[in-house]
Amino acid sequence: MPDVSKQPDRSRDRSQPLDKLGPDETLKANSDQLRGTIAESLADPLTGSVLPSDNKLMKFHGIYQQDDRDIRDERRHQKLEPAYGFMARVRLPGGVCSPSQWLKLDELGRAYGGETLRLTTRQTFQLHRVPKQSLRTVIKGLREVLLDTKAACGDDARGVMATVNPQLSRAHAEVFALAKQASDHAIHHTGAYREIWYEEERDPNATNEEPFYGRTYMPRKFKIGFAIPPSNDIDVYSQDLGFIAIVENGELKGFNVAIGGGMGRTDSAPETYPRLADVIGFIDKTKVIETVDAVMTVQRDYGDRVERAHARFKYTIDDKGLDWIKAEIERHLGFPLAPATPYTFTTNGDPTGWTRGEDGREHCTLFIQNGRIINEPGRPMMDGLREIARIHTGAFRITPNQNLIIADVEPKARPAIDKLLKQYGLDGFDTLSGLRLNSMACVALPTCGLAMAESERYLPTLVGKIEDILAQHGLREEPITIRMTGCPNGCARPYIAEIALTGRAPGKYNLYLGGGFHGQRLNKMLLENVGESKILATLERLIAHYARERQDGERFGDFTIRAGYVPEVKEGRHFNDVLVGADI
Ligand code: SRM
Ligand code: SF4
Repeated sequence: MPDVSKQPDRSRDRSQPLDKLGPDETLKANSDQLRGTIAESLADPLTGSVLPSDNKLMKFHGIYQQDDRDIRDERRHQKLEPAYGFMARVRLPGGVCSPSQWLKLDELGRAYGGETLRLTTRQTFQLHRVPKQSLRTVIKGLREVLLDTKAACGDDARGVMATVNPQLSRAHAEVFALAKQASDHAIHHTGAYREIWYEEERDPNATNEEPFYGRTYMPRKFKIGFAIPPSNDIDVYSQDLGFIAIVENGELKGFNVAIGGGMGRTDSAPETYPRLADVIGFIDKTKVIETVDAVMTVQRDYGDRVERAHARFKYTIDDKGLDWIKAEIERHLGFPLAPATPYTFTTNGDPTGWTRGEDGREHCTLFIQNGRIINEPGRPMMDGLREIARIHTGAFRITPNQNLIIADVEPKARPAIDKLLKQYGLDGFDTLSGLRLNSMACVALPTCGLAMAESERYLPTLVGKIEDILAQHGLREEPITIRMTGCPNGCARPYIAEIALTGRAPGKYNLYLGGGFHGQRLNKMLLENVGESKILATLERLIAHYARERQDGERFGDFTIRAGYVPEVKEGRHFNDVLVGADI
């Protein structure tokens, strides 16, 4: 067995003495490159759980231990251990998968994932409730169709996002290829995954398994995304490292580079905050991988490894200063970044329905409420998508808004797909309100261990009530972004939405308003810890005012600022301070 203590620890900020590192750093450093005792934990037949240390390490393998919170109390009363199950998140750069991959996921979801699949806000699939003893079967099943869950969670470069823009076929193909390359490049390389999940022998000759990550990986998760204007569907300003494609006459020239985005905050810790990324310059399209390396190196070496709550790249940038960080990135690159090239975003939503690409192929974007794929009475959508996957010869693309594109359809194949969409109730999205089509909720209860309130299971009902208000004021078709999360971590990127609700306690939310329609501005907290009646009463008043006094084409988020409900943020696109007690 290789002596891991001899492997380089390239990831330690020289200013942070080893004995002061946080416990997660020690765990990573002593994990034998993410092996820990995961294999032993999986083999333990006495419990459905794994050791807490293995649970942490399994995140780097894209797998989370959870329990069914709906029955947690009942199980406790019965003196039973919690109903453990595991969430497995697939690594799917740019959200693109083939029909055969879809069919395998469908099969695994039905057999081991509670007969459902979940599309995520970072364009991939999650299976929930997988029993410990079925985890290997699931991971080996994914392998049959060339998928895995590597680095889908953990302190590493997460799933890489890319705009799904179906019209710009050529640029999309090129940007997608770069996103995939960046994902393959930034992924961890330890043999632990193969040994634990595929039960392969350890390579006795393997040394220096992680030349980039060393023994302690990144200080915290690191997120990369590629946007193709005018669509900002990936919310590029929320990424640790965002690439904004500059396309001229259909040809990809290069990318503006944006750094330091992030959503997470903690209600009780004002030193935590969401932050929008800063655009620091332009690179040629041949320099993407070097840029990924340079930016990740700076965060790897200078990110906080003592205080985890302060370890995201956004805090490193604010601590060290943007100019210093930019200079350090350029030093690693060996060349200065060119000045940023102008670009325009117009939306961060998805246009639903059929569109035709430059190459003549057709693409149909389906609205999937909160990404949940499940058979419901009278609407067997999981069955319908399986039938489509059986005849489809193109690709599927998961959008960053948890929707789904049936992509690359030959025009002659379209009628058969249309027929299935109708038959399984997957059509009809053109009758939905502008608010619902632009709504997004995180998973939250019952699987997320951090949820303080409902999200996915509640937002559709709340949207229905807000739709009634909008309809009364003739605004049912108005596209307005609304996002909900069950806690302040921000998994549905709420702090960019025009209306956002983040969970505080069962039935209680913070209400945020004033985000930018295309993801360019953070919102502000208007009300703290309020229930549905207060939320609806507040929105009723604002929507009525908006209907009366909106200017031509004025977005709801912009109006809440012009009308004085939300103060305009002049400098620092970064913070959304508490604004409790606003007079509405
Ligand atoms: Fe997230 C943690 C679900 C996108 C910020 N997120 C979690 C966990 C794993 C809970 C946990 O740590 O125990 C959630 C699992 C719930 C479940 O039952 O599935 C969870 N996050 C999700 C997903 C599934 C939400 C969804 O409904 O789609 C998204 C999966 C994305 C993916 O495919 O990789 C998801 N999470 C995000 C995003 C949005 C994004 O990346 O574009 C964010 C905000 C951006 C950011 O990272 O700043 C996000 N998740 C967090 C955070 C706060 C991080 C922070 O810096 O403070 C946590 C908590 C943590 O890491 O400690 C978290
Ligand atoms: Fe869970 Fe909070 Fe993320 Fe929602 S925002 S999935 S409640 S961690």
